[in-house]
Amino acid sequence: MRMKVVLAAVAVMSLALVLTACGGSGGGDTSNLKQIEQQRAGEYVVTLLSKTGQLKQGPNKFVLEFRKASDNQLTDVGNVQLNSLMPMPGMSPMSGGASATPSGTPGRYQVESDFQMVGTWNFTVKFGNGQQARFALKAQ
Ligand SMILES: [Cu+2]
Repeated sequence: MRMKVVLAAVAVMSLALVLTACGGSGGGDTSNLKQIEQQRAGEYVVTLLSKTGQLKQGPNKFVLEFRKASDNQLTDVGNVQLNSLMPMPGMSPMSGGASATPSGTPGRYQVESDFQMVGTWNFTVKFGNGQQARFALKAQ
């Protein structure tokens, strides 16, 4: 009987830790984030956000949001594919790699991309039914 109480307490504490971790990862509250870039794509508005509103050379973590232009509400857009490239004169483009991980809030993703060089990166977001948004992102 006593063992069950201890186990229940551990379970509650673990849950609290998980909830705290999720809250801190940007999955919920994004009011402290600044806009990096925004594009209209059909009936959607696609926005990139980060704490500073800027991107730096090297690995970056930022937030990708999809909202309906009509009501500005976050909306699920199905499959999301990212491509991060820097055109290089006389060479094949450099790839920054990019992944989108669902944040738990529909329409909001955590993105990681490695901008290995300072300069402009062509960042393409493909989503939904063949729709896409293309950004020219400056890594500083
Ligand atoms: Cu380059």
